[in-house]
Amino acid sequence: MLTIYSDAHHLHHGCELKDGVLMPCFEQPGRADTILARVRAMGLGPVAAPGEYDSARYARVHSARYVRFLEQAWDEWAATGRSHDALPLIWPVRDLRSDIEPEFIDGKLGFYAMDAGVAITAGTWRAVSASANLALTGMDALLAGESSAFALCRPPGHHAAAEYMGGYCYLNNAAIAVQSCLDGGARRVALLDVDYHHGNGGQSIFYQRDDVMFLSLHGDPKSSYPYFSGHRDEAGAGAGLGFNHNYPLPHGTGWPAYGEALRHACGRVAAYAPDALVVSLGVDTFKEDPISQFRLESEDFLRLGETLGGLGLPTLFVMEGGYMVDDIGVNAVNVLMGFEG
Ligand code: Q9C
Ligand code: ZN
Repeated sequence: MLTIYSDAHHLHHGCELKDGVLMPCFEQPGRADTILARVRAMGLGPVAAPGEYDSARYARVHSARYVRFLEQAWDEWAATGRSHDALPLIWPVRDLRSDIEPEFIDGKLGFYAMDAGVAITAGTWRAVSASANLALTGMDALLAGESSAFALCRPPGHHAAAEYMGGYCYLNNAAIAVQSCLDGGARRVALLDVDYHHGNGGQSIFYQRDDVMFLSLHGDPKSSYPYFSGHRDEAGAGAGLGFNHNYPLPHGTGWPAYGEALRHACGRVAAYAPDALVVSLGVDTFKEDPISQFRLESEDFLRLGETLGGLGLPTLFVMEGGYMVDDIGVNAVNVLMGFEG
């Protein structure tokens, strides 16, 4: 399988609040380095660099003003004389005004964010745009006839919606690839999210559409981040009604229940008969993940890949979460090797 990778992710390594203390993010450069090393060690296939794309490609699923905000946020922050990470700290919840974009960077950060887990640093935009370009390059390979590809994205993207960042995510790499597939001539695309956390960004972006089926298996939002999205009754709206499927699962879920939900989701994908499948590949479902609550073993990721491979669809894997850095390479590459059979 072809892997698309760029070193540009090293430019992004931010801080987050953990238990009230500012710490380096769990989402750190060693994650992608470890996966790349495993891709090479297992001889998964060639590793290619991403192409260059105009930011208008991101604006097919994000608003133009949000993309501009991401591009300029660090400069606006630094212009105020601050040099440590920019973090959002205020949000326009419920009856507060969200119809007027603030002019000052501190207000903009909250306006365009769902949480504080999205540090903006000097290199963040370069890493974020390179990450989206990996997904676009992987999709271009599929459009050119490859049967599968792996976009080794970092930062991840599945919590980012049309106009907000959150949960370590800035641009929604998978959604950008899905839209690129449709723009390239596909009629229908399925987006299946197997990260531990609900893929609220992809759900939000495609909620009213029937040309994308969105499916997500994740920790039940009653007790897992992102808490405010991912319930079973979120089925889509308008033309999209019936094309959004959530599988919230309890803490402690292991392969038996996970595999059953996955096979059910794959049945829905098969019935939809899409031209391509995009997989938001998080391996934070691993039993030793430091911030998640499922119990998958490393060998279970082979079965996960095998189940996806059974669909026989052109498939783009887009890397999302997974925070047990020691095992992330084995777990992610197990999915890809299981897929290839
Ligand atoms: N301080 C992904 O797996 N944890 N994101 C709280 C706020 C958020 C996980 C962060 C976990 C987000 C892509
Ligand atoms: Zn996750």
